[in-house]
Amino acid sequence: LDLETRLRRALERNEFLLHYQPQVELSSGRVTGVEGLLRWCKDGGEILVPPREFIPILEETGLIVPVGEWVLQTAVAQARQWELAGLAPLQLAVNISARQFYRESLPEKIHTILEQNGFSSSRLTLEITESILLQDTGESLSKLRTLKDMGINIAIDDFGTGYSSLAYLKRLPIDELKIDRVFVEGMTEDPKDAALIEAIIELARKLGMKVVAEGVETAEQLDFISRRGCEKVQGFFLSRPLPAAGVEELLKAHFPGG
Ligand code: G
Ligand code: G
Ligand code: MN
Ligand code: NA
Repeated sequence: LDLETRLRRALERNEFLLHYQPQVELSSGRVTGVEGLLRWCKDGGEILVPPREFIPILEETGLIVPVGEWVLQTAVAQARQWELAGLAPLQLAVNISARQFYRESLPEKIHTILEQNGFSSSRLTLEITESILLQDTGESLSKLRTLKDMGINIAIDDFGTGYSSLAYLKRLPIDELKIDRVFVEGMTEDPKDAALIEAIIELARKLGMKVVAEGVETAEQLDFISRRGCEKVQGFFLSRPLPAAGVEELLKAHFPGG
């Protein structure tokens, strides 16, 4: 079978699952959010296929639309479960691909999912990439406004690696910049990476946006980034992406009583 057919079948057979990577707020040292990350449990077996191996095909074939809807539904239902289990409230970040973003029905779909699960829109963050903003700007602006008016937060993922101009930061309602991990990787050795990170943090602060540093892998990187006024961090040094049960264990172990 070709990969497209296998992926189509994977959705029917419920072979997709989500892992969640904790995000830590630096001011409190607490896990205040998670990013949902898609995995494919191929043929229901032991092996989890990472998204870079199949997301491009989901995007090419348009399968990302139903799969993306499954991701939103699953992540929101899970976040609501954690809430009902008495865990401290978490901000839920979900990745949205361009094709999903441009679907006319996206805001309505999200509205339905939030309502059915009794989950607040203010606790949902949609991560979009700069490439989305390269396309029809009029359409992206009105789509982002609609989502913002619903109370949803917008983050720019992989910030600093796309091809779009910075002008969109002025025009579009964006809440958060996620500094791409290539800069974090280099910052303790390469002064240029450090300078770029400092500039991004400063830019975000002046524009009233928050900053998340991605891909923090060492204590040294964490220390460096903490001293520069970044709000949140995410990376293997703090936690790898975990299955839902792992997130619950982590939160209960570190923050008993919420
Ligand atoms: O989990 P991992 O680091 O391997 O993810 C690789 C890439 O796949 C990242 O760029 C991430 O944004 C993307 N990705 C992960 N989950 C989803 C998802 O649910 N939807 C979309 N559109 N992209 C995702
Ligand atoms: O593009 P996006 O930010 O959505 O990608 C998230 C991806 O980054 C996930 O696939 C996740 O597994 C990966 N990731 C998260 N933390 C780290 C890290 O500290 N180092 C590296 N190399 N990858 C990470
Ligand atoms: Mn992301
Ligand atoms: Na990223």
